[in-house]
Amino acid sequence: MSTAKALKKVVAAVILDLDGTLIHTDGILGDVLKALLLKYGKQWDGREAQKIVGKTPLEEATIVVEDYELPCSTDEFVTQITPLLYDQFCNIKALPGANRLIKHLSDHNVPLALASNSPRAYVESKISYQQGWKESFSVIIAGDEVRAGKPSPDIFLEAAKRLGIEPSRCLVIEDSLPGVTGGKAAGMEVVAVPSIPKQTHLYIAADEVISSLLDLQPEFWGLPPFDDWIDGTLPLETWHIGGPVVKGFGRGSKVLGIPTANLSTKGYSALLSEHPSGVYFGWARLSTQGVYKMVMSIGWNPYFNNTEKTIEPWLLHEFDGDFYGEELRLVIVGYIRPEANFTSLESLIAKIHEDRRIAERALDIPLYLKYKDDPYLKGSSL
Ligand code: ADP
Ligand code: RBF
Ligand code: MG
Repeated sequence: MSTAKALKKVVAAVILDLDGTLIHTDGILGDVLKALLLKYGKQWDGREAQKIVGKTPLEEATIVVEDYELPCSTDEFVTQITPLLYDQFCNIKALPGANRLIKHLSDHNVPLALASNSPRAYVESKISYQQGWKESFSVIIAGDEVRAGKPSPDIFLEAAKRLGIEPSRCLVIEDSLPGVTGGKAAGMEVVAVPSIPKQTHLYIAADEVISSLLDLQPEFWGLPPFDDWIDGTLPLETWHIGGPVVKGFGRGSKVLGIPTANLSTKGYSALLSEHPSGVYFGWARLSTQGVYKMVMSIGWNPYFNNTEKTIEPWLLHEFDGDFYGEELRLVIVGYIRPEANFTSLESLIAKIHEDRRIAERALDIPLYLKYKDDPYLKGSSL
């Protein structure tokens, strides 16, 4: 990225949070709560999701039992939910950038700790499904191993002590508010990676707020920089999404002069919640027409402040007309930048054109070009 390389502070160690920062725990938590609440004849609506991020399991249970007026004690609820959670730990996915970050720091011998509000047994089980993680942390500290969980600084102070590094020389990476509060209370530098959308303004206590781990710049903290960016792009493990082209906000061509063939987000909530908002690129197949280069944004379009997370692919080709209703398939191969806000429409448009140039050039590199032949783009149902 072209951002000025401003050194914020030199740190000697990194302390990572687990749930919501490295792994997408919310994905299974919602499913498990939904199933359990159904047994009580209640419907989980996800509205508690905000309240429970960064809490200990006991605190989470207290909130749910109260909010849904369940006829059971908090302890009983924990007893019921625990086996259901364990069954799902194997299905929790690493968040984008998590494996890359852990590998980078451990390859460069940066002392690394894991500090989670979750009980030790949960932490052990969750990370056992993530290859290479356990060995990468020289310290692992869980919520039941200190007197008080986050937002208390205890967990972070204990991690620093075990790392043998002054708290002021530790960098904490956290998705939750209790975690950010705890890290600051411990006298540490804190980078927030909010897992709840559009709440960036709440994270004022953090030293930096980034939209995903993909955007972390370790050199800001005196740590070795990532060296995997290629001509303004970050290669990703590819993923795909597709469906009929639907009507969007009707402003892509009209307001920006940049048409985006919106995909329906129905049925893709899991995929969308696991991929951070941002600008991506790859290949697009339009059923009747062919395969094209594509650059797209995923997110809330901060400039327009949408209420829904949308997928907006711009196919880098001049078409004769609209193609609403046609099947569109996308293979996403790389990342360009986080979504941003702009002070003028012109600057937003200029930035999107810059994204286009970056994507067009990158897609000619063999590393990205090869996915033009991805089997997903050739599906027989097209
Ligand atoms: P909407 O708000 O409905 O998405 P847009 O103004 O963004 O409207 O226009 C998008 C539509 O324009 C697409 O659904 C598609 O039918 C058409 N279109 C034409 N050329 C392109 C292109 N190069 N990339 C994406 N969509 C295009
Ligand atoms: N919208 C934003 O508010 N901020 C962005 O940084 C942004 N980046 C975009 C990058 C690309 C490549 C594309 C195709 C769109 C981007 N948009 C962004 C979305 C744009 O606002 C949206 O497509 C239009 O508003 C049409 O709905
Ligand atoms: Mg559109």
